Amino acid sequence: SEPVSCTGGRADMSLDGLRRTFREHVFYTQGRFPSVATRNDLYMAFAYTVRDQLLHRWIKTVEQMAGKDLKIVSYLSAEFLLGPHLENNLINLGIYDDVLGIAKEEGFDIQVIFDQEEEPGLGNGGLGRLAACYLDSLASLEVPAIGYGIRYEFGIFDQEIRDGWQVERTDQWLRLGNPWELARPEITCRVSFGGRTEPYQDDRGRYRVRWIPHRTVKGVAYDTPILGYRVNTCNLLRLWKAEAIESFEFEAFNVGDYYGAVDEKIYSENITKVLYPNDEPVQGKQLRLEQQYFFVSCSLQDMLRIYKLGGGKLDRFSRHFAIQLNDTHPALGVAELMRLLVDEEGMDWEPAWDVTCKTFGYTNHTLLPEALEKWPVELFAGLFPRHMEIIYEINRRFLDEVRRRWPGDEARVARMSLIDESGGRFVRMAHLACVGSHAINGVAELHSRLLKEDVLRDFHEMTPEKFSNKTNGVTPRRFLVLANPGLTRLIEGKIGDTWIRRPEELRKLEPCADDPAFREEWRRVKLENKKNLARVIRERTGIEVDPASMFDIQVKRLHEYKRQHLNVLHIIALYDRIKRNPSYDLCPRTFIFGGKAAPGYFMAKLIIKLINSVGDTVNRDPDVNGRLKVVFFPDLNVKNAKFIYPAADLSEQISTAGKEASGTGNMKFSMNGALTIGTLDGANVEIREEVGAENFFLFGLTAEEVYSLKRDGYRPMEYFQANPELQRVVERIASGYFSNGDRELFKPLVDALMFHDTFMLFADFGSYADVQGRVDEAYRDREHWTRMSILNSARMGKFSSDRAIREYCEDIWKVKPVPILLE
Ligand code: GL9
Repeated sequence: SEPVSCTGGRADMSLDGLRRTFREHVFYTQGRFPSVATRNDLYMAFAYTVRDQLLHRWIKTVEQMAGKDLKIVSYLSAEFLLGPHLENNLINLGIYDDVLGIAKEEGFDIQVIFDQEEEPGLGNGGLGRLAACYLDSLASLEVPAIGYGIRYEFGIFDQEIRDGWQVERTDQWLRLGNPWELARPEITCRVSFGGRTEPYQDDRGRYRVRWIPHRTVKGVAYDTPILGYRVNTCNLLRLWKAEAIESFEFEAFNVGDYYGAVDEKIYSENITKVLYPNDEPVQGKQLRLEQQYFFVSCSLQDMLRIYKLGGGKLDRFSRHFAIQLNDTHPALGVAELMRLLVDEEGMDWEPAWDVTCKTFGYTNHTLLPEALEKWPVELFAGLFPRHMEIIYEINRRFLDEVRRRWPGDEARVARMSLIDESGGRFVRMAHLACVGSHAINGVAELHSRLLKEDVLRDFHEMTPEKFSNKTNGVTPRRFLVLANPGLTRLIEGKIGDTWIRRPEELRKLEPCADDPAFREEWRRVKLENKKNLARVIRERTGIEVDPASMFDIQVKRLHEYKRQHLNVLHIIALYDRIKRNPSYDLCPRTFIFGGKAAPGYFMAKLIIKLINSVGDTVNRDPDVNGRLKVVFFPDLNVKNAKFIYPAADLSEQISTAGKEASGTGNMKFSMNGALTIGTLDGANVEIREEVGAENFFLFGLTAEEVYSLKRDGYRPMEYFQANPELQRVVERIASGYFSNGDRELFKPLVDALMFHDTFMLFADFGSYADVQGRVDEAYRDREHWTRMSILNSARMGKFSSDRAIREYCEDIWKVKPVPILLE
């Protein structure tokens, strides 16, 4: 067929072309003339101007891929934490400066326009943000890919801090419209729930099963173009919204029952209303399970539809689609693909199973046993009677194999079964994902090793060839180029800009660490970034912080295993030293925290209150005299994070060893020249390897030491009694010093530490405080500190998501780039 002509007009990327398109959008899309256009009108017009460029490339991408014998990556994720699109797309298109110029000419401040964008907060934290980084890298590497997920009407809640406590407010990101998405009312899928199954014989006399569901909803596709960095590849993020099926159709079920029909509509639309704001799975919540199945079923139906369009035969499906399961949230896909192939397409079980296993890969993101997803069999079978049967059949065949390999080992069979029967019956989603995939990976070396040795040990013994490691990465476009333009310019001045696609080339900066003039410049940029953050902190909290002080930052979801409270214990220790000796010599520090707590996680919320309470006391105490400041930065999200990473001197990565699968904030900080104080956990281990042990502040127990201490009976009280400073610190909290004499407020926290200390803060406190002392000393030698900072940035190339995606492409997905031409 003829190539689609869309040159000239809105595809014109010249300065004049962009200006004309922008004016047209103010006029014809927003329906305004310039003098009455609101901030939002201008933002929308800009966004549409940029989107036109994306759509131009998107059409070229689809056009040039059609009919080719290629393989598409399909990334299935319940979360995509994208962050604002506008600035990122300007960078990837290479028209950032042009647009800045146009804004100036038209007489407004582009920052105000950027600020107008509501970010799609369709994720909780690291896992969702990783999916977004991977989409950026897939497109940048010119790999055909579709991200599939859920179009939540309400994303992660907005966080406010009132009286030191977290208050949640609903996220209304769609209120003023979303210019980045295209509704596709013609691309729909039907997804069913409940009911029963029934055997029958097909026309060839074969035994078949049909599912007679209780209710059916419609999934509607909403597409967002994802453009790569300075390439023409524009991939697709397809998010599904749930709607009721057309009213006339269910009138048949609800004869004359108008209100019942409306109820049904509301009920159906509930499925994609809201993101579950937890970083651990919500077990037993029916709606959450419905969300998972809903988006997985829509996505698989969509892939089969696309595949059939190309005339492909189903037994070759895995040559054309590689599906990655982002954690177990989409693991139902294994059973759903089997259902679609066997029940709907009439394939036999064995070839269908072969296709399924060859198609799926599974990424595990956690070692915390309580975070391994499992669903009560009763709930599961009630919603998905046919999938339950399919899972039993998968399990029967799988356990037969286990028994063949290990005759008589029924303990192993029970451990590996897809059904947990050790008290109540549950479907184990991780086991389903492992059995139905040809590849299983962890997200950092240590994590992948611990998976093999512990959580998935039996599976590794049975199929070691399935296992590999894929250390996480983050996109240098958003987290360096966009977040830190000052540093980007400085680096470009020395080594050009090819490192933006090939961050290994940042190594060329290493010699600059020895150049005093470069170090001076490096410090100047850092200081500017700190002033910028200080301004934002003043605007949002009213707290004055000194950009000359050391910015010591811990931003991430609030969780006991991440040990924000260990950081607080150290702050109180410093405070205590000052109170005991007002002339105590310490390098002025600003401690900055940020992150959301799951609304139902009491301890995490209490830690936020503690941070704010300690801040109230310390920030005002004349004895401290400004040498310590404690700030809780409210509502950490992708948009706000860009002020934070570039301004950090010290990055806190202090989880209990063996608990943080990888971490990705650790990478964002280090790329921006922060030094890390951290445990040997997750990707910290590899960051330290890359930047050099001498440029990393290591403390704490190793994962092995944590396990053996647990095994031998950990007694926090012993550490408490051996450390007088720790005693004074805990006593200050317990005595109500930070809570106006209220001894009850923080009692749950104090008791948890004294009597359980599940995450071993007391065991690590001494070593943490010592190393913080070394940080203090190191910061006084500014030249040396700057040297270490430069070397951190220069040696972070490994942690680009491009490297991670290349590894997935080569080892798991077996896909190749498909360059796209514009003309
Ligand atoms: C997480 C891990 O806890 C992190 O260590 C890891 O870096 C990311 C990405 O692989 O995945 N798993 C997980 O459930 N979350 C992670 O951050 N939680 C959230 O996303 C809130």
